[in-house]
Amino acid sequence: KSRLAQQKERTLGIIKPDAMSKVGQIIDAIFQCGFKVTQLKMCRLTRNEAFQFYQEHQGKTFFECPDVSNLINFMTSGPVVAFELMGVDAITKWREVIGPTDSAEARKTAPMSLRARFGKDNTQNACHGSDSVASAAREIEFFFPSVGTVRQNTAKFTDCT
Ligand code: RTP
Ligand code: MG
Repeated sequence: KSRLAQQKERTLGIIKPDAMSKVGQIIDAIFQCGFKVTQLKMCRLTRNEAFQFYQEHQGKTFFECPDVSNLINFMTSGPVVAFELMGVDAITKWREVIGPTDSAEARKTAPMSLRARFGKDNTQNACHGSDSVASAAREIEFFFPSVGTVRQNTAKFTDCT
């Protein structure tokens, strides 16, 4: 084992409502990329929950625009699968695996990415990934609150080495 122990990181990923029929292929890609899945659940967000989850985007046009690119309408349109991934440099690596925000751009610049393969456009883009250590901490706590995990009967790894 290397003396320079590489720092493991956690990140929060979501399979968005538009890609729920591709859950099998996406989970398969997650394991092939070497991530460990340390928590996972399927759920359907309420409007309040989606609003809270994406609070950093309040005020942006796509957040509450009246057309089909409305982020809240999209994220509450059906169930999602949310998961915590663990691995070396997991935040950056997972965002590389999912690709650029716009699925059409992803098909040009990152054709193997999940958004290129399974996304539709700039809004319906198949997957989410936390963008920083602080976002990852907030988003993991959002989907997998550390209080009450016994009553929720969730299986939780504390160490995945
Ligand atoms: P995410 O947060 O979902 O991982 O995606 P991201 O960082 O690549 O993109 P972000 O700027 O954080 O935007 C969050 C989500 O909002 C939707 N969006 N729609 N119509 C638009 O112009 C637009 N821009 C963003 C997408 O679903 C995006 O993933
Ligand atoms: Mg983002």
